[in-house]
Amino acid sequence: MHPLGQTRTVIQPNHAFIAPDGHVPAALPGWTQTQGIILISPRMRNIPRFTQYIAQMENGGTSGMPLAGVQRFAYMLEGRAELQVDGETIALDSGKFAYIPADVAHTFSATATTKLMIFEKPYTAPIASATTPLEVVHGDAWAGDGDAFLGDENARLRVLLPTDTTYDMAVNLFTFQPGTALPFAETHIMEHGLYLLEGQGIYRLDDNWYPIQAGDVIWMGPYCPQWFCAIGRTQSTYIYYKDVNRDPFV
Ligand code: UGY
Ligand code: MN
Repeated sequence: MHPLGQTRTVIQPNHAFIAPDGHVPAALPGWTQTQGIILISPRMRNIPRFTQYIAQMENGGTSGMPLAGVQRFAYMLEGRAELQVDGETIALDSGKFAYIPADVAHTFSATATTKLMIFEKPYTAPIASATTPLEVVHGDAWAGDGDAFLGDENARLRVLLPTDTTYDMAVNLFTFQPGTALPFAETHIMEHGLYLLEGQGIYRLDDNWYPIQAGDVIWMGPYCPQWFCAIGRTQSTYIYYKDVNRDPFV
């Protein structure tokens, strides 16, 4: 707890650092027995082109559909749920994820007290006609060892969605051993929405430096200079969203 009237949360023109101390849950339209915390949305100075939110579901709670044309990625932070989609039932528990293309009917039904981290983005079709149809993707986000990031064995990336240009968003799991850093301060057109799942470190955003711990969320707008170093005694892992594969004029 902080002294009265203080928070670790900082909202800047092109980035935000969002700590759990300020979360305010509210009903999510279309969902039952669920409270949502909308962490990142276009309501932040009209810049983000995606949403990131936590859905806190009671046992028996059910999801509503995203708006028309909006795709959804869900990562199970804790709990248990069944996803009904395409006539299939997919069992999800902690560490599992599911991606559902826009306009594909589906329902998450919680079978325990459950927390989902969700990213949603209006789908943008590629300029050339799509070569492969978008498909439901699901699995264990932690499967395998990931790939060494730019040759660093201590920074490992698990890419959760297909990388072909039909898809216009990426979601990755990024694990850093203590003392490991991004090799340079990145500045790029792509946005990020990030949730630190475990560990701690320092995040540089624009000219600000934030101590970050598990449960914290970051929004990085386009061209926000960014850098991270993991500190402490245990590994740090974040899950993050990125918009990819589209012309900047679209
Ligand atoms: O994919 C990325 O741009 C990633 N390296 N950025 C980040 O971790 N802040
Ligand atoms: Mn980046």
